[in-house]
Formats: sequence, structure tokens, C-alpha cells
Amino acid sequence: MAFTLESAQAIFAETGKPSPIPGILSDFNRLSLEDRLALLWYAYTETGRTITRAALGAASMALVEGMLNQIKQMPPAEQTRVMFDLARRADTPISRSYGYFSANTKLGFWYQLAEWMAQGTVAPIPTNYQMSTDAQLLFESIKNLDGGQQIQVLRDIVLNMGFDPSVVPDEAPESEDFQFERTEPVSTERITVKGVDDPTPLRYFEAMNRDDFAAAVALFEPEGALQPPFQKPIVGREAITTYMREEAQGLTMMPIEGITEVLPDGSKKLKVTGKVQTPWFGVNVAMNIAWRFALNPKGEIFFVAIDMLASPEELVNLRPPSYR
Ligand code: 45D
Repeated sequence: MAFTLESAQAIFAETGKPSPIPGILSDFNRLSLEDRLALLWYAYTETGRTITRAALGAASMALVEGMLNQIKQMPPAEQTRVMFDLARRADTPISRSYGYFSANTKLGFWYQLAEWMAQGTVAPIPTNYQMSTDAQLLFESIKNLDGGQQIQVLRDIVLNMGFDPSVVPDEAPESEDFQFERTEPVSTERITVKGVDDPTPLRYFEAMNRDDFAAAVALFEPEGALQPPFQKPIVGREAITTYMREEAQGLTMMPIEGITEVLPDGSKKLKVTGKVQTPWFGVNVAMNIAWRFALNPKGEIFFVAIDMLASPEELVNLRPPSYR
């Protein structure tokens, strides 16, 4: 009874509540451009999450400095237009270059603009701007999210700005080598997780905490798959490695507990809950996460889904009420 991608995607699906994040993102995309930029400004500044020094060091991006300085020299109305162009994914030179940036470069780009907007060197959101009722309601929902969910919303919006590179994928320039310096020394400790005896997930977490993606990916079977939050599965060791180099550098994984089910043929289903920190916010923000692993009888990872938990209660309530 080998897993298929579909059957693996469904493991423990009944144990998690739906996340509020997709709904918030689709509501956001229905707002006017003015509302979107204003709401982002409030969400970024008023939720008071601070970006860490480590992230800033890593985000000193030679690649975009020219573009940032070009924006800084523009008259305020033109600066605002650049931001609108990014938000509506326009096909303009700046929005096109932005579309090909790596995830971290996009975040670092906006971080710099936000700093300049706060100082007044780049056109700020007008203080007298009145958001629509829909935007105000959405802002209230965002305030009610936990910190880990708030930064996930910001990240997703920033990543989906700029000209959509899938329209002309051939033009994609080579992505730069982006390194996050860890503020904490690399952990060499062995991880233990209550309810998890299988070594594979434990070795996975240890390797990820060392940014040793070769070791982490070696735990997958060759056609294994990794499904990031709200995304489709990434299939095959090579594709997973490329993804991790871009998206998983400097993450700290703190699994807390898990449940294991062994199937008749020796394959296993495991669900592990815990916290993950991103180098952007360091120890200031922890995301509540579940990993759902499907292991083949050889103990290799056939599939792992990474889910954002809907609420912190799900960290300890691994089973739905009927199973407890
Ligand atoms: O438009 O096991 C202004 C995987 C207003 C790997 C602004 C993983 C105008 C496997 C404020 C200027 C990676 C899947 C904009 C695990 C405006 C694995 C600026 C999961 C845009 C566990 C806004 C990892 C700004 C996870 C500056 C879940 C926004 C990682 C900046 C999650 C936002 C990481 C930033 C997250 C957000 C990082 C820096 C959620 C960073 C978020």
C-alpha cells in the first residue's frame, strides 16, 4: 500500500483546521491599489514586528542598490507610481526586474523603501488617507492573527508583487547567492521529539538547523516531494535542493511533539508540531507549524507538507477530538 502523492497529501488532513491566511490574501487582492499600499503600511508598522540585524546584513543587496537609488532620486509622485506598478504587477522596467528577484531580495527591497518612507526620503503613505470600510475590516482581521501568521501574510503579498515572471520565464536572470548569517551558533545538538522515535524526521530537523540541505534532501527518496505552506508540492531531490537554498536558509526549527502511525507494509505517517523562526525576525516571531511526513518502508521521506497552524492550540492538539 505505497503512498501516492495524492494519498500522502491527505494524511492527517482531518487533524488541522483551515488557516485564515488564504482568505485574507484573496480579500486583500480585491482592494484598490491605494487601499493595498495603505493597509500594508499599517500592517507593517503597527504590528510592531522588528526585522533583525542579521537579516539586514544579509539583505545588503548589491544587486538592487542601483534600482533603490534610482527610486530615491525620483520626484515623490513618481515614487508612488513605482509602488503602484509593483502592486498591480505592471510590465514596466522596474516592476519587471523586481519580478525576477529572489524572495529575500524582494523582502529586502521593500524593507529599504519602508525605512525611507518612515524617514520621509521616499513618498510616504499620506497620513490623511482614508481606507475603505473593506480595508479597515481586513486590517482588523490581520491584527487578530498571531505574529507568525502576520509575517506570512506580508511575505506572500511582497512575493506576488512585480511583473509575473512566469509570463516570460526564459528571461529569468541567474539568481544571486543569498546567505543569511545565523545570529545563534549552528546547533549540533541531537533533537528529540515526544512521540517520534523514527530517526528520519529528527535527522531532517537537525540538518535544516545546520543549513545542510544536502543532508536534509538525502533523507528524501529520489522522487520525494516537499509541500510548502499554501503551495503545490515540489517533486524530486534536485528541485527541493534549489528551493531550500533560496527559501530555507537560516531557519530555526523547534519541533515540539508528534504522533506516529505505522502502516502494515512498514511505511509511516507522522505529524510533528512545533515552531519555526525566520532570520528576518529572529527570536522575535515564531511561526506555529505542522510537518506531515509520509515515510516509505525504507524510512525515506516520500512526502512532507509544511502547514501553518490556524491557532497555537493546534501545537498540542495533534488529533481531532474524536481520536483523543
Ligand atoms: O507595498 O521544513 C510597506 C520551508 C508599505 C522548508 C511595504 C519551511 C507599502 C522546509 C510597509 C513599505 C521553507 C517550506 C510594502 C520549513 C508596501 C521546512 C513593505 C517553512 C510591501 C519549516 C513591507 C518556512 C515589508 C517558513 C518590508 C514557513 C514586508 C518560513 C516585509 C516563513 C516582510 C518565513 C517580511 C516568513 C516577511 C518570513 C520580511 C513568513 C518575512 C516573512
